[in-house]
Amino acid sequence: MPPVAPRPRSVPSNELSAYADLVPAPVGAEPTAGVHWTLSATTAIHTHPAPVAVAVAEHLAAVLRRATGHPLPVVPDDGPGPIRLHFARDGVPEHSEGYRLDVTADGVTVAARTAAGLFHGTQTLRQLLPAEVESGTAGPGPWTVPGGYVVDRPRFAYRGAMLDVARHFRPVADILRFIDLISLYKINHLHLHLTDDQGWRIAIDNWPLLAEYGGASEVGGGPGGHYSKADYRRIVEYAATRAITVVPEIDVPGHTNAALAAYAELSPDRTSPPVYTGTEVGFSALAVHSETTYDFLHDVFTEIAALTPGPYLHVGGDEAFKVPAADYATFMARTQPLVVATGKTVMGWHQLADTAHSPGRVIQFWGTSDRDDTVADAVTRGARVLLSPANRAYLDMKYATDTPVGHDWAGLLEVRDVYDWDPGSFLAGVPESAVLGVEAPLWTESVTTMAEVELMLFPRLPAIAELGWSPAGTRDWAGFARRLAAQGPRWSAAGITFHRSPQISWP
Ligand code: TNX
Repeated sequence: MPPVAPRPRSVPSNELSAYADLVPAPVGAEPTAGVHWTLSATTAIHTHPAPVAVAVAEHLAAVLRRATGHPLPVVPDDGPGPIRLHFARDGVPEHSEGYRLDVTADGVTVAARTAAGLFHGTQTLRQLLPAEVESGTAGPGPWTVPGGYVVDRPRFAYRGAMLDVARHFRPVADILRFIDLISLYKINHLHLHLTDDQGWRIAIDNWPLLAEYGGASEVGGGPGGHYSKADYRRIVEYAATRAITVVPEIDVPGHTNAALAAYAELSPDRTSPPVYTGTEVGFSALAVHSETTYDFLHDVFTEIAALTPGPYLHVGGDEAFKVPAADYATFMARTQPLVVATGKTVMGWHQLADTAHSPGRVIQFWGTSDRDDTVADAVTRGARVLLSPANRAYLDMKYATDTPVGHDWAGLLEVRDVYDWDPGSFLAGVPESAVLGVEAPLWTESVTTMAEVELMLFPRLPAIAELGWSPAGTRDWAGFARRLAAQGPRWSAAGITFHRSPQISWP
């Protein structure tokens, strides 16, 4: 094959519309006509010397080195440089995740109050560079950034993605890639659904068979797997360098067959059920009247909390069909204080709503209606709401009948369905002030490979990310569809599998 000549490009493809193409849409952005700056073989990244800032700089450098082949040294001197990351308050939106980015003829400056703000600013910078910056191999450039500025901050504190590693286990390397993918769009929470009927995926020292036996299978009978504590710490630390907090979920009292298979004493009839590899829900339950169950939960929550720098511990609570309502209420009245005693805040699926309040708790709504009076009532008792309506945010729903994996019980979800709603006014009786944010869950009964994970995420995850980040006034389907189209070449360059939605005019 003859060598492929580099495409001649006098005006870089990103020059004209880059500031208008950002996803999620920023609070404010303007190009400066006639100004641009080009990254070169001599460009260095100057950063505030705090380790958290250096980590952001090193991440940016790694992305840029891959695509440009340039050395991009990270220089911790916080002085002016062609690329500068620094902490500042003047001109930076008053929010811990806010940032200001300026591109002049001399270079790029990202200013923020925290490392998270710097990180988000660098993700914006990636989108101002040509799409080829996402490539894993060095290309010729030119690596030109159009002049202009962005000022930005999120609308909601919590923008999440959930991955179910219980139905199909994913090794650590896949979780790290997942973190990289979601952080592109300023998602700041990774909820890991660590336990379910088909698998227990996290090592617990006091109850070793949970992971060793309860984790050794998965849907379909594959080998499953689990995270050692060292694995899990690695995930948490890696996520932190991408401004992401990990939210662990231990789903109780239902969805517990894997735990019951490992320890008969947790089972209502003191008999271990066989390992389960099917996809039914709602058939398993912990022994809610046994003290052993609460000793178990105390141990598990204590060990999980010790692995969790973030504030939340998710207790599941969904689909406990085998537990009578009164017993469920009693169970949650005992379980939530066990979480609080570890110093963590309770999070749970919205079945938790009509149980006893616990301070600051977060109810994750996954219904398909815009009215749920028990959730609205929980809000009057002090709960906050995380919105994951299944007919809007469930990434395991198929796009169309021919989507190769996924469910359709909450409907077929094309990207417009996922984008076109307002989290601030979605649930009757739940004002925007009670909405902590949005989360897109990916259940994996039928999702078995990373390519399938990516297919279900893209392009819908960026839609949820934008609902969580961008000012309400920017929400406009036509505009979003146009901006999303511009992301396609970036995903292609990065080797990300995505659904070529017929609703989008991909370039
Ligand atoms: C319902 S959503 C579940 C999960 C399933 C999912 C499939 C929720 C809290 N529970 O156990 O995986 O539907 O879409």
